[in-house]
Amino acid sequence: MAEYWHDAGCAFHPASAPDYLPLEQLRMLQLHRLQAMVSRAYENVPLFRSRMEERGLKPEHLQSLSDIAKLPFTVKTDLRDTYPFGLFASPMSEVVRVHASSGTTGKPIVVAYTKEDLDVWASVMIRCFAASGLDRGDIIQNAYGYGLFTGGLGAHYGAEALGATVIPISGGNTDRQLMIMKDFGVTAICCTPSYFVHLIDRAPQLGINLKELPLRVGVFGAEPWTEQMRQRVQEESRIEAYDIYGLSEIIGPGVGNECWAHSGLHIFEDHFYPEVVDINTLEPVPDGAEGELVLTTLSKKAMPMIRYRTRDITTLVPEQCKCGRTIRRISRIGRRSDDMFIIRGVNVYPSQIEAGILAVEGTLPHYIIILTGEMGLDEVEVQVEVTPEFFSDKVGAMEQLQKRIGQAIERIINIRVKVRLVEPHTIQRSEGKAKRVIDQRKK
Ligand code: DLL
Repeated sequence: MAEYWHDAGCAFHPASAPDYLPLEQLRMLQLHRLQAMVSRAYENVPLFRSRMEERGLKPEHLQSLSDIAKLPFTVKTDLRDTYPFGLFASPMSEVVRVHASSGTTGKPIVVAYTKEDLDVWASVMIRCFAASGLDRGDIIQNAYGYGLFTGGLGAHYGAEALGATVIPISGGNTDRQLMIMKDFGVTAICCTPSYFVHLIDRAPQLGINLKELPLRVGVFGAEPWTEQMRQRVQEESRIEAYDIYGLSEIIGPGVGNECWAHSGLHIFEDHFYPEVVDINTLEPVPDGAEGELVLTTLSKKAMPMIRYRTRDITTLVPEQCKCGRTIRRISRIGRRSDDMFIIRGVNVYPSQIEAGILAVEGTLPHYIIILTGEMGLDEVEVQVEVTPEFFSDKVGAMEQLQKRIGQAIERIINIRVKVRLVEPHTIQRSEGKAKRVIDQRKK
């Protein structure tokens, strides 16, 4: 058998075989791995042991996959409270890598990997790239940040293991990114969607037309982005944009990825067991209903995670995907439960504002949301960049555009916001995750 074959235009790599396991076999594998992982966590991590003991639970009580609901949740503060190494289940002699989240305040959270964990990580990243239609022969520009952030090294080793050529350029230095993209004949780029928008903007200033380059795929993640953003990015660059999901606490990038069907992200559930729970009751919701994604690692050695509350809001997609993969999908993560801000009593998410802005012709995907006033009397100002053609001296035309954006946002969130049009390139660009909200309200 040839080592590689192509199915519906999508690269298949032998590492992708678990994507297609018969369901019965997949469930058996998950249960087997869950039991082994929970025993390990119970034996080696005092926090997990004491949480289970409080509930009178022993690893042998896990007899079926549905018993997972008996296990206690883990939350981000558990990682902070046990900083730096308190949740490690392997001795340091077996830990070969640590990563850490930058964190906006205080101590970062630290995560660990054994050699085996790194192999699993590379294998799920191969599956992400293969699902994104990439293969050996592709030249992948990896513009996720290298360092403590999981994005750079996670994507790097996956791309190498796939057999592709990696350009380990990391984030930033936009002009050099574009020069290399052109000169090296790059076929795929990995970065945050907001950074790719920045590259799209800058390219013409350097005389580069992205549509004329061999670049054909973007693997974008690490921050929420909307379907409207995908359409814009694809139109402007003529690439196919794939959504990749992951988080440090679970492994980094590579927890899930879209396939060519672009209808949700397949979760590599032979390694990461997904549940979706109601954000208030924390009870599992039926498939198709929205809630918080909870993930359990099934094979992680150095730092197993039991029922980790991700804060990411999604649904488990009930139907099987037309790509033939049997592993389940989650819907695109448009928001986090802690992203939300409340304006005059209404819950609003930045992605709703983004969807409104990009529904209007003439806008650019650069925006910032500024909250002012006092709680209860909140004011929202949405600053949006508009294309040079639309940014005209004609006051009437600008007012019209402003009004259309305001209405598009109001249709989505049901409240009126102030819209201010700003010239192209005035809103600060990010090289990694974009910061969309500035909260200047008096607390
Ligand atoms: O952002 C890992 C990663 C790197 C994923 C590169 C994809 C690509 P953290 O810094 O720990 O890890 O942030 C994880 O980012 O809980 C989500 O809220 C958000 N996030 C990640 N991917 C997506 C996505 C990396 N595709 C947090 N869509 C997660 C929406 C995403 N949000």
